[in-house]
Amino acid sequence: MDTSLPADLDALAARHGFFAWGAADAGEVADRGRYLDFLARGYHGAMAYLARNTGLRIDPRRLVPGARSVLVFLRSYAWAAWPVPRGHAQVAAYARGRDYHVSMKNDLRVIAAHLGEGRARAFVDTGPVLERYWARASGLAAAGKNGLCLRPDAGSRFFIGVIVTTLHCPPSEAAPRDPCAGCDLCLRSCPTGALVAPYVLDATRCLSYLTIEHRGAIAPEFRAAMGAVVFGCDRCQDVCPHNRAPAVAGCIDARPRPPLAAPRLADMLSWDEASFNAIAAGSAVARAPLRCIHRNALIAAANGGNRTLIEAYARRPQDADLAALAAELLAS
Ligand code: B12
Ligand code: SF4
Ligand code: SF4
Repeated sequence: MDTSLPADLDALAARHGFFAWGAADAGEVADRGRYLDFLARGYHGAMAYLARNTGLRIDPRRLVPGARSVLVFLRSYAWAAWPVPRGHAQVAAYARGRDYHVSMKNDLRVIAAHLGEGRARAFVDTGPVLERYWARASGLAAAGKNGLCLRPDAGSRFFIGVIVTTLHCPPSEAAPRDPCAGCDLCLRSCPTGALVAPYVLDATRCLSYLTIEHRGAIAPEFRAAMGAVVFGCDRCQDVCPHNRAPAVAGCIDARPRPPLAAPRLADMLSWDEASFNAIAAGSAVARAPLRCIHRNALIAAANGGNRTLIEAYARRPQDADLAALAAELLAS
């Protein structure tokens, strides 16, 4: 049986919107201690799925029996900054285009199909795979102190997709050298102190977690730090010198799409389930429930001094927690 990779993988990857790909031998995650320590400290908060399937996460051979290689594919979302006028909401750059979970997964499945029936499985974000580890192990990127994978040519605004295969591919060369030498801008710029040490994120303090994954109230200590943020956070990437002028352009799939690229807070607060589902269809923004979008938009309205919006929202019948938040924001 031929167990080599098809020769046209470079062309196939480029044709499907990936600017780079690489390979690592399938095996135990060498720095699994960082992941286990993250869990032991409770930095994952309510993301219970991160603590499930730890065995699969630290060895992809348990995920795909007979796996020999992990192939890693990178897709850039480095589009120009999108203006956020007063009264509008800040949506993180990764979520301004089409939902990468869907579009990348589809493209990776096409590539996996080229590797042969039953020989490869594709993962993007949601599988039990430590994707950043594999991006580094495959020589494609280095770790930045903000926790993100970085490359000198592309900065950090790229997604990572993985194919675990029973075929063998010679491992790629070593990752780029330390891209952070002498710099700590991201650590100093994080508005909530979530980067508790270089490379270490306490997700429970991170605005990305608080605005997207966290379902309860957002503690008052984090509210001012949100500014106009309603979905995700880019601060520790915006300040990174490697993101100033990346040579790699954003993939067409990630092109910002109005109105979700920077929606009006007034519109967001008027969305009901049906309008939200229609507007967020095909976007990563759909990951957050509408009540979290409203919670975040109320805080952003308060940060922008827009009491009228909060008052109008408070007059409408709704969820008791959101009514309490609106009252609290109006009283402060
Ligand atoms: C859970 C999760 C989150 C959580 C927790 C993030 C975290 N740092 O763990 C929250 C909701 C906060 C989040 C936020 C974001 N996320 Co996220 N997230 C994930 C997810 C699903 C799992 C991450 C995980 O397992 N964390 C546990 C920690 C311990 O693992 P890790 O950070 O991957 O680190 C491993 C290695 O890299 C290594 N390591 C880490 N640092 C260092 C340093 C050195 C020196 C060494 C040797 C090793 C090392 O140790 C770990 C174990 O091997 C991944 C997808 C996936 N399946 O991997 C996406 C992923 C990491 N997220 C991504 C993105 C884009 C984001 C945001 C930018 C979105 C946004 N704008 O709001 C922010 C960035 C916040 C930040 N500063 O990290 C991308 C990152 C792409 C990249 N270029 O790095 C991923 C890979 C999704 C994807 N498929 O593209 N995310
Ligand atoms: S995404 Fe925002 S809150 Fe999270 S670590 Fe980066 S700057 Fe801090
Ligand atoms: S801001 Fe500086 S320290 Fe942080 S990831 Fe970028 S280069 Fe590294």
